[in-house]
Amino acid sequence: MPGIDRDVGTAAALKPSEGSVSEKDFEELVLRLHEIQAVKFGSFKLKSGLMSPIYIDLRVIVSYPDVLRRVAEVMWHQVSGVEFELMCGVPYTALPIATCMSLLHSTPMLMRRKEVKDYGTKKAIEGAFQKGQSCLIVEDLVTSGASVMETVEPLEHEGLKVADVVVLIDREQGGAARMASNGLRLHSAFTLSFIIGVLRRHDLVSEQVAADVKAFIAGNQTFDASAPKPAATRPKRIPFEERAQLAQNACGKRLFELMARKRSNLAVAADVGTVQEVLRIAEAAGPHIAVLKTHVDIFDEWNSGIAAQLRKLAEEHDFMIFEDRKFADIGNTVVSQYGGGIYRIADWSDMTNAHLVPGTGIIDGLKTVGGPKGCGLLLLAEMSSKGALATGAYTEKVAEAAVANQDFVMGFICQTPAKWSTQCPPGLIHMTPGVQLASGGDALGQQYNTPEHVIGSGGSDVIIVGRGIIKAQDPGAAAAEYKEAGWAAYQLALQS
Ligand code: 5BU
Repeated sequence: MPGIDRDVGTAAALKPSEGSVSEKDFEELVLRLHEIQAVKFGSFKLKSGLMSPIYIDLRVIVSYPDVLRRVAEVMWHQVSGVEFELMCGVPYTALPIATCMSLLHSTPMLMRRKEVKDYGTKKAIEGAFQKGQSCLIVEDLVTSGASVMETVEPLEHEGLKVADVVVLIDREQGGAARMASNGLRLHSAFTLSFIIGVLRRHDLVSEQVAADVKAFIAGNQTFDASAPKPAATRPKRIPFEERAQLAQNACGKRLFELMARKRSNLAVAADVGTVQEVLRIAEAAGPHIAVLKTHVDIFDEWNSGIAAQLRKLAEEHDFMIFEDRKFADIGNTVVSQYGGGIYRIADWSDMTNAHLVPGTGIIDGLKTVGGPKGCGLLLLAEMSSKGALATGAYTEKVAEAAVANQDFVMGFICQTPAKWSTQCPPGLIHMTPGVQLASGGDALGQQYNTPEHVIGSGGSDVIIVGRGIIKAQDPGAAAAEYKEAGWAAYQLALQS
């Protein structure tokens, strides 16, 4: 890794020149970066809160085409011996650099969408590519290497091979080691030490500042090679039977037990228009499912007799009933909506769900009705639909509220709990809609992930499948197929 070894201007670390880039070019580029204030000295607060004696802001290079072109050339030079078919810049600062490299050397580029977090279904990578092609990552500045990894992951998810990363500046704070621990080679045009060396020689920084920067690098390493990798520290998945013992809510406990007993983590969304059809789905899918999910307000009729028929099927086939009511009002109102009205939801459903938009009063209200009946509540932490607003800090708040109310809250409706910062106790259950055997979506914003993705990397427990089953020619056979897929994904997750 030529750039990394390079210290205070030693020519020995340079790759053999291709003719277009020389040691002098590297040095001149450092001076130019200093001139346009892409490299500054002083006292700067970093994103992490740390105070740094040096600040590097490579966003400005877009205003200096000569600099952009030279940056692209030195970076290209660093990977002259590397074989790759495609390039992908880490958004955003490296995008113009990657574009420039692409144009100068006629190499196709890909783009990663930064806003797409769940690359299971959504198009996270733009551009034309084929599985198995090799892709070079282009980055402007590496500190810990975390941003690079965020781009590597979705590319690998699409089946692309990533082995090399080229960066303009390596801050020498552990990024290279972290890359190496992930099987990646980091090729850097400059190290921070090299930059300081050049500027020192040209008397553009004082000896004191140079010493401060060196001390900062030494004292702020981000990677501890002896520390276990995050994957190894991630809590192991616990089998449903053990989680049943840990569930604080009676309904959650019953569901864990049922799933272990029936070897099914499948919920069917019985989104049909008539009572006759819902009973037919319950009969056909019943032997394969853990949960039958209803939207009672889309059925053509409802009364306590129909509720009793559905409950009878639930007993016969050993499944639970989840009314997907998505309550979203103040505590006082949801008490009436849950316990009363023409649907009397709490009388026949085992579990229901709620948004946390109104605050935790909604949990308290629903609990007054469902608690004494042994029902459970699922909080909506994330949604499967495109542009859903339940993300980030909101999702984390929902997770915290569930943890604090485990006597009634049995878990979540969610998408990728593996990505949450809040560590949820294993007694809480995760159920995920937006599942089909092939990823994709519908015309109204629904987005589908596969059972493997949802249960595996997504970290969920239960797949909720609607049209994948109810629109199949043989809903019973389709339910059996989804049951197998969901359970295989769960078994695999237990082993990893
Ligand atoms: P589908 O036919 O598999 O798309 O049905 C999914 C079901 O899950 C349907 O009943 C939705 O109302 C429900 N759903 C969802 O799709 N996405 C969500 O985020 C939530 C519920 Br919450």
